[in-house]
Amino acid sequence: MAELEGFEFGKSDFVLLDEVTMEQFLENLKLRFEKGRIYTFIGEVVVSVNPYRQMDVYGKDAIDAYRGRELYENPPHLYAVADAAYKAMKRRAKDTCIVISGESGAGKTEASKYIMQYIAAITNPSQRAEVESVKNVLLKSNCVLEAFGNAKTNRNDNSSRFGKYMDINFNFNGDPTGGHINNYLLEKVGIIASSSDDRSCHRAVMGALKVIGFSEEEVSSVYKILSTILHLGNLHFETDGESVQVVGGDSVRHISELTDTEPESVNKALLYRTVATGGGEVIEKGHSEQEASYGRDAFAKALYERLFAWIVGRINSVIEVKNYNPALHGKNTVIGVLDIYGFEIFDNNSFEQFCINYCNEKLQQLFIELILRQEQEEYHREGITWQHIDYFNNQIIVDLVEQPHKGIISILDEACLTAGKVTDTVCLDSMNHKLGQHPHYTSRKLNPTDKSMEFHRHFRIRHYAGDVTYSVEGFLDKNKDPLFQDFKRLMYNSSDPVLKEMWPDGQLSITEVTKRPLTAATLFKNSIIALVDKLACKEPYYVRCIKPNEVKSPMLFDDARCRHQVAYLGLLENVRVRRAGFAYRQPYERFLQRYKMTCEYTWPNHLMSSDREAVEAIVVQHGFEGDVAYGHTKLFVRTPRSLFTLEQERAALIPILVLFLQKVWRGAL
Ligand code: AOV
Ligand code: MG
Repeated sequence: MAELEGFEFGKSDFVLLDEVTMEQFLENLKLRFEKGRIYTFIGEVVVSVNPYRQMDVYGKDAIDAYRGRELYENPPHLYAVADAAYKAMKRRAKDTCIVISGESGAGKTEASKYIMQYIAAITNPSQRAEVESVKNVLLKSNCVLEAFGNAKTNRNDNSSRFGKYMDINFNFNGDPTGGHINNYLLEKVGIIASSSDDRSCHRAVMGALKVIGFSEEEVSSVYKILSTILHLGNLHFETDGESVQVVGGDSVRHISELTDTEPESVNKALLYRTVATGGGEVIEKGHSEQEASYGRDAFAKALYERLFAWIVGRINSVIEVKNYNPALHGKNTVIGVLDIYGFEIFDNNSFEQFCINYCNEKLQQLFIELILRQEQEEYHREGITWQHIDYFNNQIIVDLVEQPHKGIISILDEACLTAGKVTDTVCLDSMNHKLGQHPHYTSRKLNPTDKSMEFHRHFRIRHYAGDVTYSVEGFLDKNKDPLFQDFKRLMYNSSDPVLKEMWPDGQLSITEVTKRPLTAATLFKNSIIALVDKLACKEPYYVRCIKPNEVKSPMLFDDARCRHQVAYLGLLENVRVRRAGFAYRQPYERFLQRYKMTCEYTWPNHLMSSDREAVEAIVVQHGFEGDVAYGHTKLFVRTPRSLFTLEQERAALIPILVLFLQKVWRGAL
């Protein structure tokens, strides 16, 4: 529970609400937003509302105020959570993670940056050069990844089109020794347009790449690849009815120069594909105009994807922990920071939104599991009985998407593997047939009266965060994500070693590549499952971000929008769990330190046989015996009111004590 600030700013922890109702929750959230208090606790969870303006709360003073303090000692802040995660890691050698969630534009990426900055600021007090350089690379890598992986969407001007999970490794001193980034890339093409136009950004990225340790050649290759992608965008095809030609001959020449390949080879890869016949014979087959355009786009996407993956790989090779000897250096602990795309509902939702929203379902599932598990485990450890609170469990939606054989991803994959021409709408038919009865799935076919969906093209998922209607158009192509082997071979044969390195599969001949690669949805699913596994074994800290309005205004608190987010994020249930259990807990020793002045038996020192007994004396003196439980090492307080009394008494006593101490100091007493 946060330090009392006075209620003119609203309640700093939602567990302090008189009643846990949506009305009271929103009223408090709104009051705090209007008073410029964008952070509020629910126990250890921080709820953040995007202020859409610069806040003066992230400076050095703030960092100093939060460093090494307990959560409740300061007003709610990202720094409080970052510090709690850091302390748990340092004091108890726990691996921790900070999961930042919320919908698109709610402030996740900004929050992750402040958290990283905080961690960078509080570590390595002795300024050791090698640690400083690790920190510098970690911070700079963020800049590079954002430049390559963000784009403007209608919901967020700087939307992350990739998810980022960064592990920061620490030595026994609590100083960063390295890290590792996992990226979850989506929507490869949209990004390119936004990352090559801004000069100053361009320079900053070049600078950052060099700081990270990219060589001149590597930086130059990066830019050559980006230019290649732009030139591919300028290419068109035309046909005279017999054969297909490239329009924009200059582009082919530029591409061949940029990629260090022969112009004829580029031309050929754009217009032909090599296929193996049933008899094992290898022939060249000319593209239709449509196939050529399709091939070009797939090539551009793949270039981008491999470039991004290669950059992340290079950064990882620079920041990976080297020469760490646990026997010598103690346990190597980790803080993970997850900033991933938020739940998205657009007017037209496609395969990308489907993946993003599935990812958010998984994270919500983890939140439910961990917040409950964490509580349960703590009560269990401390020998206290726990009563269960019901949540909406979104496992049913997770299953709808990912269940083997029956889930949407399986049905998509099956359609992609079927020989012949299975179209998006045929696949939709199959989904409607198999999932029509599912309570979270709707098709227009089964609800002919619903005019908001087109008959043959849409399906709807009732997500935990709201209903999303998806257009099935393009699902199969995006899921197959095929790239003609000819492009891979072209790149593998490049004389640019950096480019060649990105295309090792280009050395395979056409007869060797019969095995079907995993589909995009399955690869994505596997990576998200691996991510969840990674998070689940760490002690989690949560930042729940809320977007106050749709117009990026610092003034507007849109009640309906906020109500919706509070509901789907499960924040009310979160408060209830926190309250029905014990809203507040503290080790006996710390409790005593803070409140001993409020009881004659404990001030200035107690004579009892244990801290626990001394704490009992304080509790009894204030008459809230019925409101507490005694754990093995901690005192648990059910309602915040009891603590309030103590806090108020303490606050009233402090000036008297200060006066007293001053007198002692001056020798007056
Ligand atoms: P997101 O990461 O949650 O969306 P961002 O962190 O990019 O959202 O925030 C969107 C915009 O809101 C930022 O560009 C800032 O202008 C503003 N903003 C957010 N937090 C703050 C803050 N603490 N102080 C000032 N301005 C802020 V997405 O990546 O689209 O899911 O995929
Ligand atoms: Mg973001």
